[in-house]
Amino acid sequence: MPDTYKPTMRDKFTFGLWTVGNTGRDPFGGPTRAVLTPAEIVDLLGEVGGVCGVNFHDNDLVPIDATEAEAAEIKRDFAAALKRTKIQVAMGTTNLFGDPVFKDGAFTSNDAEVRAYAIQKTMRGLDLAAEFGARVFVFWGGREGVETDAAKDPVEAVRRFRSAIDFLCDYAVESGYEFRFALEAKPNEPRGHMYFPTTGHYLALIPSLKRPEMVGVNPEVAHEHMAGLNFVHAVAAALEAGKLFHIDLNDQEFGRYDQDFRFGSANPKHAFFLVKLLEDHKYDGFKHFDSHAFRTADRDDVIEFARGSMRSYLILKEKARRWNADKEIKSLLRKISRASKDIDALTAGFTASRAETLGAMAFDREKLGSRALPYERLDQRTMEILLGVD
Ligand code: GCO
Ligand code: MN
Ligand code: MN
Repeated sequence: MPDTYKPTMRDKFTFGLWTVGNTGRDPFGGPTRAVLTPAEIVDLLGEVGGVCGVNFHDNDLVPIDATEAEAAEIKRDFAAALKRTKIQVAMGTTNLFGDPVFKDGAFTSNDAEVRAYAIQKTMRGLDLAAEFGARVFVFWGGREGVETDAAKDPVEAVRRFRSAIDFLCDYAVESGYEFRFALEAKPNEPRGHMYFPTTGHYLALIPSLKRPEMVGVNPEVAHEHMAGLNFVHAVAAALEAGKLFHIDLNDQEFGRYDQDFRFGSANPKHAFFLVKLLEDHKYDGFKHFDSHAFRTADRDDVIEFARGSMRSYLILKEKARRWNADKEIKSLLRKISRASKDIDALTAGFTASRAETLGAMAFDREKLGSRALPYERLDQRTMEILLGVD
């Protein structure tokens, strides 16, 4: 029997160089794993099996202070590893947070020279990502924020950010690149408060950009959960707006520091509804596992972490298929929704005559309010399917 949970290229699963390459360093302790070169990370992903793509920040591939000769050698080795593993570069991004020059932000810095440098660095990041055939470019404003609002006018910060994105959209188009830009929100960490803290903030910004069609979002499970929000709803808003250009899958306990746990490992029920949403609505972009293995993991366990991320997604995808096909679920779903083409037609678009008809309608409020909604049973059946009780 074929293994239903074995990933293939069609699943479009990707990992970042910084995720499987994570050395286990945290604010309280040094690395627990060896530093791997970009080529070694790609080879590790090849060993994992079923990985479609790899993603990088400019400086994950080429260190910020590399000479031209060093850069050429790293790129050559990386390209050779991509070839041997048949892994493609899916997404590129810029590190606008690691170097001290960005200690007070990049596009939103108070220093015009830092803002210009950030844009120049991103132009080069776009060149590098295009060189390797990436199709998505992510913007995560790691340092775009403050510890104290005395530091910056937050309205000015929004304007500076918009102007940088507008400039870079034009740069990409003028350079003949076919990128889609995906904006990634996060409420805090590393800054005390970050601008554009939720996916919804970016969805509100996008229509005000010069090239709104080029720009979408890259929501991340952990980031929305850090803000105490329902991630599935954030993704639904993006999908509905046609703006889900990329997604960062990981997991996170609510109310904790940024944990970057393996997808589905902390909140499997949320993960289930997320996978169901993506599959039901036929999201066909890359699914990027932006997470890292426990600090205790060695190389073999990092491989298990990567395999487990994809396997959990595919298990939940199969659960979603069962949920959709389940007789009892179907019958419960029929019970809970009452459709009426006539009534829907009445409220589908305003006309004076529809408003008049609606105004004259008599509703039996008590009867409507007393309808049975067996959501307890529906939720329990969902849990049974999830827990493997048939
Ligand atoms: C984080 C972010 C990053 C970004 C990455 C891509 O919490 O550190 O999720 O991992 O996704 O920088 O731009
Ligand atoms: Mn994150
Ligand atoms: Mn991320």
